Amino acid sequence: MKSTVKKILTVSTAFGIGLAWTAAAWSAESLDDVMKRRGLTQKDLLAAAKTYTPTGGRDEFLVFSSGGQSGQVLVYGIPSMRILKYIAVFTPEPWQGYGFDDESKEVLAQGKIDGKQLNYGDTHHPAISETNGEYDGEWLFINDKANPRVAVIDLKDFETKQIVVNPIMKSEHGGAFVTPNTEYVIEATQYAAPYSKDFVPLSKFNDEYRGAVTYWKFNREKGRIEPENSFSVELPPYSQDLSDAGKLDSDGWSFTNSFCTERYIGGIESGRPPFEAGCSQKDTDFLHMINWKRAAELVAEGKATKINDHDVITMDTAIKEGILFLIPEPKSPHGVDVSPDGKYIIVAGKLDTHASVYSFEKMKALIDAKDFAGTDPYGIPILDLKKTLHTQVQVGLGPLHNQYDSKPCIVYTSIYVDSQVTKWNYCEGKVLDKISIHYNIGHLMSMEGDTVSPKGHYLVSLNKLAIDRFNPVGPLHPQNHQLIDISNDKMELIYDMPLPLGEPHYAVAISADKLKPKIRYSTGWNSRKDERSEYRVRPGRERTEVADGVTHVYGTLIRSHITPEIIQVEEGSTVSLHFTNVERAEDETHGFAIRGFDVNLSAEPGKTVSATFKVDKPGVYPYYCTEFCSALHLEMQGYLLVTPKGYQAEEASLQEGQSYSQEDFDKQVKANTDTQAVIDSVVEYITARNFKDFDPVVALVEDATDQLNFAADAKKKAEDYAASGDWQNATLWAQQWFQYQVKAADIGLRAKTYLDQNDAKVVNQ
Ligand code: RUQ
Ligand code: CUA
Repeated sequence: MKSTVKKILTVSTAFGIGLAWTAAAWSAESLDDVMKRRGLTQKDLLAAAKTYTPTGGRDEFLVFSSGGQSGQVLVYGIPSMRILKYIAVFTPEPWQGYGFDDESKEVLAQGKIDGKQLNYGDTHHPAISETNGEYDGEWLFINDKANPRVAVIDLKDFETKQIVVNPIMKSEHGGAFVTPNTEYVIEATQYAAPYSKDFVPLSKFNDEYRGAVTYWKFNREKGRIEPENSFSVELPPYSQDLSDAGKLDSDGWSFTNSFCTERYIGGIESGRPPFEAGCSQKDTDFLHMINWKRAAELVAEGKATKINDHDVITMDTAIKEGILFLIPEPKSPHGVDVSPDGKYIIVAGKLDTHASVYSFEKMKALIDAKDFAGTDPYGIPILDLKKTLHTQVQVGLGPLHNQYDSKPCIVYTSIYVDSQVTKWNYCEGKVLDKISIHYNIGHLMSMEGDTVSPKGHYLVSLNKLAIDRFNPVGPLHPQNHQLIDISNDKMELIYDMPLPLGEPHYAVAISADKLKPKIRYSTGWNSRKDERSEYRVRPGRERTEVADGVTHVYGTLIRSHITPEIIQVEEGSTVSLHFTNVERAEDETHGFAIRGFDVNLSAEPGKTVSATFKVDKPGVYPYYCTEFCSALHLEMQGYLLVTPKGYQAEEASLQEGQSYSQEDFDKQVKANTDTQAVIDSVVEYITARNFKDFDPVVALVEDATDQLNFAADAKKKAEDYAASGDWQNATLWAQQWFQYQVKAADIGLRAKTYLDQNDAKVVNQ
């Protein structure tokens, strides 16, 4: 059996030869040939060179994109545009076991509305936590437009930890946006509705329907939103839209725009002109400007009103205390984006060709001088449009959103109707460049473009339609994210990426080196609560206990077995399975699936996951590991046996399919001894080198040592059985001893390859 380990070695050598041969075949075709064959231009080659990432290469930036109706967040790299992960947020996702294990079900259950479990979300705007207005790479927030909710994702493991339900809104859009030190996560309404859960007729729209901005308090130490320390500011029933937090000069303020300040109510079915007609009559809508720092003080001073057990600063209080103002903004505005220095606020009107640049300094001066142009029907002071404007620039038809460059005064605006991105200078008010995209751009995103120090380089256009960009896959087309190089004067389109999950709205990109995700959990971890799981168990201590009528199975997962392998319970029992993945090696995730109970778990190294379910019917339910984790992954299996009530076991022992003799045992031992010699040579190779300088190798060596310890245990059992002449059990345990050796050899070879590829040095002989 030395041959098996040798086989692993030979296979890798053969693979090496294979590669060499293929390379030779490729080299027969020159770059020119390939260009001709695929119809590529020099410009295409340049674009390819800017995005192509050879194997093992890493990206400069990581993008967190909303996954739209999928209720998830997509993670991809720039410039490669390779998708790295879908983070399950509002929607069950089997691969991550999200919504299938007890721990994550608890997170999803936090998002229930009126006791109802929701199985999707409409995610729009992700926000990365900030420190002094810079992304710090610690937390990610995302909103659900359809069911006003905000989720908290930990960027240490890219898992959703919390969902909070807005206590007063029935619809939202302008979230999630964070204040410069992540004191608050902002969420603003979209469609006005009564704060109460009661029926209120539309005839009372002006008086009882309301908008609001909620400031969710984020506790950084706990890594959780604190609903009890969060508050809202009551707003008129205008359709509030996007928000942004002020920064530097404008820190302490937040801005939320709106449309349909006409407060028009449609009703085509009764012959009324539709919403779209009535909501676009006026030439201007309102930008709301709120002093959130002062608002938080007012709440602390007890000036808020409790509505649905939540602190709300009423409009009357907000007006009296001077924390809420309105500024007219051109027709049906959409994006509102504060410049990196916090001095300007750019608003784009969907039905206008202009982008309006407001000066915070001017706004502030008018407020300080109490110089108002009037009040709205609710008595909120309105600042004069002309007096607050820095400039207005004609950027194209249907401007939506703005993103800032690393170069001062440069901004990019998405132009929906024209299908373009316009690059312009907002200080001087002039257009610099335009590029066509495909098609109908919504948001756009530059690298760290909404922080105090945008990074430039790249811009992504998040398009609403793909139409003819990709191979047809039916009437529902993929989404199209286009990568644009913005490092030069002229914008260059360099990549099209189809996204087949949901309509991504906003996305945020962070320098990859700011993220420090972990590789494994400390063993026995409840990742959703970020604490040791009460259900963790150490190898060798696996057990079954009945408590309060529930059969708790405390099990472990490791290559390549599930402990226990046989679980027997009586029909009608409730079982609660708890599995701890006791692996320490990188990327050794085990899954767990069983027939018929909608149970599907993912246990990453160190994690403890649980599944509680009732077994109604007697029967045989095979279970297995769903991740191809090792050569004997298919053998990572077991049975849940559900016996009929009152079942009496027959007096019969298990029938073995194969019986073994001393000869079999000796043969197996000989194989194991040969295998050990190969392992020893790999160990010698590794320990002769500076392997301790390589963290991944240290982890692999630790893991291999574990496997060899298990091998030693199995060896002892085999020898004990052999001593008592039980050749059957002796041979089976000798086989298990060999299995541990194979795992040790596998890991050893991974370590050896790593050392070779990273030019490890010989340190002792
Ligand atoms: S949206 S295309 Cu942010 Cu929901 Cu603008
Ligand atoms: Cu564990 Cu397959």
